[in-house]
Amino acid sequence: MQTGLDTHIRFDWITGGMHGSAIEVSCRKLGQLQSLFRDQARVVELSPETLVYRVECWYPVEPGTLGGLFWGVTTIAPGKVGDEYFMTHGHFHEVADRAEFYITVRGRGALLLMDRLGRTRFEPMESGSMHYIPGGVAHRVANTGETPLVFAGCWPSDAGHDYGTILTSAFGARMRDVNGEPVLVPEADYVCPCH
Ligand code: PAN
Ligand code: ZN
Repeated sequence: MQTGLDTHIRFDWITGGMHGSAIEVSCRKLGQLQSLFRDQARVVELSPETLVYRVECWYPVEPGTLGGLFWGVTTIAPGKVGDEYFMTHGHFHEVADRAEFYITVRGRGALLLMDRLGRTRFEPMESGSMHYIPGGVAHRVANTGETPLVFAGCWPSDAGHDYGTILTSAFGARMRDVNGEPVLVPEADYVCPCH
């Protein structure tokens, strides 16, 4: 990752757009997220090139800097794999006690929060909702609406991302469409990451 080390950018609170030379953009396509979805048969019906989400990040300090902050804006496309809403990969922070703020700019969604025992709950996301994600809690966002879901996040620059635990143990519940409504459905055969 390159760092622009710019201490000044522009952020549009209506659209979530970020403007400045130091912004880095990354995209996650369905092909890269395939194993995270419950219904693997339905994943292959969709193109692996389908854009699921895009993240624009501002890194004003080098990654790993103690005491610094990062800012990122994520846009999740509307869509589903079977009955499961498009969602971010989800992660714990590598440095376990590092917290984070999420702020919803537009759209509707659900912030899934899971502790180390796999206990999973969610907070509804809509324009203006702010969420404090404590350290030691895995976080993932699902777009439960019909328009793009845009949210900003602010996290410590030494937090790091642990994606591996989610790949091996998943979340204890999934955000699924049940009769047209988003419902957090517990995973029947869930094995806690602590085992
Ligand atoms: C966010 C996330 C972003 C994408 O900036 O990194 O929403 O989600 P994944 O990292 O799970 O793919 C954040 O939580 N940073 O710590
Ligand atoms: Zn995070």
